Amino acid sequence: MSDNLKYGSISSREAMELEENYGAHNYHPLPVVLAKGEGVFMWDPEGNRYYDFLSAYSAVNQGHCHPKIVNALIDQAKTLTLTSRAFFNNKLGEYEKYITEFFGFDMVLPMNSGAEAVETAMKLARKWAYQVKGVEPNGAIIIFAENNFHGRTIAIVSASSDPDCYEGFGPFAPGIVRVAYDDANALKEYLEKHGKNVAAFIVEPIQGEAGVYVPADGYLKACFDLCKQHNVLFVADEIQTGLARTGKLLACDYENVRPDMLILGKALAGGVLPVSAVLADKEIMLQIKPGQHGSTYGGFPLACAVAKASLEVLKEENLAQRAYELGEHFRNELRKIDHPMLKLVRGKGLLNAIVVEPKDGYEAWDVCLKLKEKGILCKPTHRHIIRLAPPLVITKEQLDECVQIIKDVFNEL
Ligand code: IF1
Repeated sequence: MSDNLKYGSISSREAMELEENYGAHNYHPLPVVLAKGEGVFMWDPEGNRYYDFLSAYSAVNQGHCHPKIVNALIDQAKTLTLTSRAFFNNKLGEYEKYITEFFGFDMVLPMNSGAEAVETAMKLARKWAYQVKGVEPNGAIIIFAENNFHGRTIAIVSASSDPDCYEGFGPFAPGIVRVAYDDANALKEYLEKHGKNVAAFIVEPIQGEAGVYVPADGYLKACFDLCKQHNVLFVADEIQTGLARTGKLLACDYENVRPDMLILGKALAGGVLPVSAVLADKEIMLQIKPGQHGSTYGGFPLACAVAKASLEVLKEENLAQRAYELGEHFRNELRKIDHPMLKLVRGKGLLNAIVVEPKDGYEAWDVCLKLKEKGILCKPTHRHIIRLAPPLVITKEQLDECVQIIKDVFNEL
């Protein structure tokens, strides 16, 4: 044991060795160990402070250990945590009323992880296709976009075009097809041929894993309209883009699209618990009957208390507007950096990415290592994209300090 530790009882080196030896190797983390978080900051065991520019992939939009959310967790944890859905509990209905009114849908189906919520939406879409649209048994098709990321289950990776996600995990679920992203015409062509068997089109309003790929203005609306024409459900996976991250409560709000099903996760619990949800109106939601879907923890009292507090924080702290304004400022500043490796800055609100041109053996990963040395944590996606997504509670002064650090890193490359 090291004696110059500020947080916790094991050093960074020890923590990394333990994970290496005892944990599955399904990740390749940046070499930093985190022991404490507060607002926009995280600290390693030795006490070094970092700006968090990943926000746990947008799960901590409200900032680390937000006092209101943590207090909701503690209060509820002392009172009642889990009942299962075999009984009613006095937190679920209150939360369900709150979240449905918050987003303007009739009903919610609560789950835990994002992947579970996507699976839930797929199951609801299939039930709706058979029971309402009249698709023949086992004939329902769900359309996804190329380069999507919706999670890790077998059904979801059956929709993936990324070999890392699907290779070696077959056989895959049938009834799934893909069309090009950011190309409403591709969707149109497919629907014109096969629309009568299609249950749903499931899409990310901005593709996160693909490298914060922002589609052209009007794409979501065009897809929504095509879905309406063909009696197909338009389903938005806003697990990453939702909850104020992109400068609106939902990224779909930019195009005034109200999806038939809305999938939420991540920041729905402010980084405190895995809480996810599918929202829809009765005509869809009531197609699933008692016993046909669920989860032990889905809608558990602790989740309900935490999720309600997390949504309240978004409103009380005006986080969507903050993200909008800070995002405009951030991209403007980043675009002033004149460096041959910096090819492109893109994003919406505080979901942003720098596309780099690998040079002299330097890739996005090396830029992230240098940023880490200077106190900013972020993670590359692919070899050439750096995602920049701080908690939405970051101040303009803090953001400007980070812009300067990013400038310095590029200048020193
Ligand atoms: C990991 C990516 C981000 C998501 C959307 C569903 C899910 C996710 C739009 C599933 C999850 C993750 C999970 C995280 C890495 C991360 C990620 F790079 F892999 F693609 F954010 F961009 N829909 N995204 O982004 O939610 O089941 O994980 O709760 O470590 O795999 P989940």
